[in-house]
Amino acid sequence: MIKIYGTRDSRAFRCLWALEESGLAYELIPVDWRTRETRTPEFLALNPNGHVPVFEQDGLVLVESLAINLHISQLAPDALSAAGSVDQSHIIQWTIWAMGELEGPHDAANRGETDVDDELRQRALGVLDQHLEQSPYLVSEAFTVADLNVASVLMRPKYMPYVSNHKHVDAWFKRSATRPALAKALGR
Ligand SMILES: N[C@@H](CCC(=O)N[C@@H](CS)C(=O)NCC(=O)O)C(=O)O
Repeated sequence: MIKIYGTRDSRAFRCLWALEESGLAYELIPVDWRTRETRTPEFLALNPNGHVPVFEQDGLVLVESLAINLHISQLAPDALSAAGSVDQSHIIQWTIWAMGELEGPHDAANRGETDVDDELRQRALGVLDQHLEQSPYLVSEAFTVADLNVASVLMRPKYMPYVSNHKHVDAWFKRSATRPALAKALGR
């Protein structure tokens, strides 16, 4: 059985969303970072970074939410993958883009570095908008783990004004964020 360590209101929701999309059975093991459960010796033995989510299955331990989702997509290729190696490379490209171009600036903004981050977010959302003008989803004509990973990184209040200011991003985001699997992942 797949185990995900974390809580629904942490970045673990990204992996729960991927698991709900995939239809794979899983167990959520509650680990609350707010009460520093991520700093116990037992948890640090699982993830020395001291972060949730962690994925565990049959002795395999994986960390980093978006990497975990790439793995989940391999376990359930019909649900979240696209056919063909070029599409797979694009899925990896958009996943790394989400970490590098979206998550990084967002975390910097949380630390109060507002000016440069505003410019970075405008530019990143512009790139996304231009791409989504051509296609309803990021890779191929269907929803894949690339959409899930990028949308889940954007799913934070500070990104919402940028999302709604970009017409194609806004439509794609609404398509992604209203998927029933996300509601289940969030326990709604
Ligand atoms: N890049 C990591 C970041 C994980 C992360 O920062 N998780 C937060 C919760 S959303 C956490 O565990 N924080 C606990 C801490 O830093 O002590 C990922 O995407 O999995």
